[in-house]
Amino acid sequence: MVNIQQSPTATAQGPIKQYDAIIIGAGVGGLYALHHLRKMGFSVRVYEGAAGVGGTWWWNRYPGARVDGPGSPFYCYTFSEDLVREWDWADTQPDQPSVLAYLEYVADRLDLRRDIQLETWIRDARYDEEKQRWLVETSAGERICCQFLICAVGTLSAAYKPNIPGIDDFAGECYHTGRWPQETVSFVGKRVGVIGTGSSGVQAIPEIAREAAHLTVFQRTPQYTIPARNRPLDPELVRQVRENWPAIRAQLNASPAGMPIEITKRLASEDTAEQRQALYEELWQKGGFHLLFSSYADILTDKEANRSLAEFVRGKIRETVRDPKTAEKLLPDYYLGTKRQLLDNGYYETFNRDNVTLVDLREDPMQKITPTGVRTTTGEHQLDMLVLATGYDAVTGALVRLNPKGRGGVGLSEKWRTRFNTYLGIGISDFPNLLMIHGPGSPSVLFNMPLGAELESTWIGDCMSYLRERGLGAIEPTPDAEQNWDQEVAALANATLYPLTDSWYMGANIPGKPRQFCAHLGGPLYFQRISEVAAQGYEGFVFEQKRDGGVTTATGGPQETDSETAPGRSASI
Ligand code: NA7
Repeated sequence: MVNIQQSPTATAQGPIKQYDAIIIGAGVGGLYALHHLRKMGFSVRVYEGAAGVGGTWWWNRYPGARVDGPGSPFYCYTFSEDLVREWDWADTQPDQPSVLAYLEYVADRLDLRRDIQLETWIRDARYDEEKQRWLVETSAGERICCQFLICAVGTLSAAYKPNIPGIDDFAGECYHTGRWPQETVSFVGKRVGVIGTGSSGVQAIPEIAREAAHLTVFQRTPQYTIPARNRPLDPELVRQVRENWPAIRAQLNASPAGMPIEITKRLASEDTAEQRQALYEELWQKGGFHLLFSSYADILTDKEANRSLAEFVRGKIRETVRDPKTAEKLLPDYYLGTKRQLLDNGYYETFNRDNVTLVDLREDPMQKITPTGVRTTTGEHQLDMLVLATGYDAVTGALVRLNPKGRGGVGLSEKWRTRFNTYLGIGISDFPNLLMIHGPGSPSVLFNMPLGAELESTWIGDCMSYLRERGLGAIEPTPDAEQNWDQEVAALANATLYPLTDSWYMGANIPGKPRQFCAHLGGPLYFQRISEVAAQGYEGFVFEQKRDGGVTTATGGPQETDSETAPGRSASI
């Protein structure tokens, strides 16, 4: 049975290594942060639990895993024109092996590996208030002391295995999509069951169906998915992008989701029903996120506008799936786009295959998992393999599992018991010198992730050098700043339909998790905001002088700053 917990091994011993910063995680965020901070002259070491770099792209090897964000050639680091010129993407929607190969290439090209320690989990991290430093212990029994603890632990890295009765009793092969084995998994001749129809399930299901003897899909909540229309990348587009990279980069920086997608200002009510239908059809044929972002400006804010698009997609499902009963079971009924928008390659068509069965768990609930299959109220589905596409404790999960201990030894899991507040999505009060990349309250999963990682790492690097240049020992947000930020994040979300849906954006997929929208919806405005905070001398943060006996504190606020690296500013390798 799949085990999704990391297990600590050795006991801490030996000399304590000292660094300016350690970065936890060698995924998209950690790799860039290492490059950037090292270039700024900081001593940095990265610790990564996996056996390779790549983070989520290292773990998520399930069949069909692809970028569902901006697509290529735009899902990449943007800071270096060399990298943009050197790396060839094959498809518009790169698959997991291509993204992993790209990240491995970046790690080699930037000579990052010498400062990355793989197969090493952080099993404890505690802030020492006297020393103003973090004391960290690894699963290898090492102890490290650093001024800054940079958490690049991933937003979709804490795999969620639901507490279904009997889940550990299944005797066949069992895999979680977020912890897929390194070895090739064959479905040939097997009876496979997939639990879950979010992004991972929707990507994996068509691929598994092509190989398996029989596939049973256990669906609790149907979701809307839009054809990705993945295709070979147009060489002419690549040429143009490479020739105009600074302009493209500026366009990505300025766009709401960091994607080169035209954002319309037109409201759905400005068109007739026929005009809306024609536009939806055109964008459906185009594929990808165009339908969501380029149709009408109020799709995610106005219930009627949303309904018109949702009804269009429901019509497409009815049209595609031949068996009307199966089609009905696949019809979603939430506000389209308010769960992570799925993109697929032949998902609905898969249900026309003879070897695929859909089990609607709303009318036929799952009772238990047995050694030989899945039992629902109507009977047992015999299986040789079970695939858990059951998602993640998203955005906060990996941080809570890390559970760093801040002031007074209080753990983050305790601090975030009822609400996961941060300031800027980067800092947390009572956790001095802990800085997050893609933390809750930053745009994270709702912005082009590599680009977001660059912009946040740049901010973090500037902040660290601000402290270094002024001989400051610690930085930490004030509780007030944190609370105001929480309100800002919530206000942006409340102006949309997102909070009306049970989604992992809202924490609703994890029993007992606080219901709270996880991301800042400002896009470029967020990056402007954090840049302004820095320019105002890190307004909302408090500093401590480096301790040499007594402690003096200074409040962040307008002060002269010599920070030159504005978010989005270009750099060379
Ligand atoms: P998601 O989007 O959280 O989807 C998880 C799916 O698993 C979803 O359909 C859930 O149904 C289902 N699920 C979870 N627990 C159960 C139980 N107990 N019984 C039946 N079904 C269950 O995760 P993904 O991995 O697909 O996608 C996450 C992101 O990863 C995605 O955005 C990509 O960027 C990569 P529910 O909807 O809760 O009824």
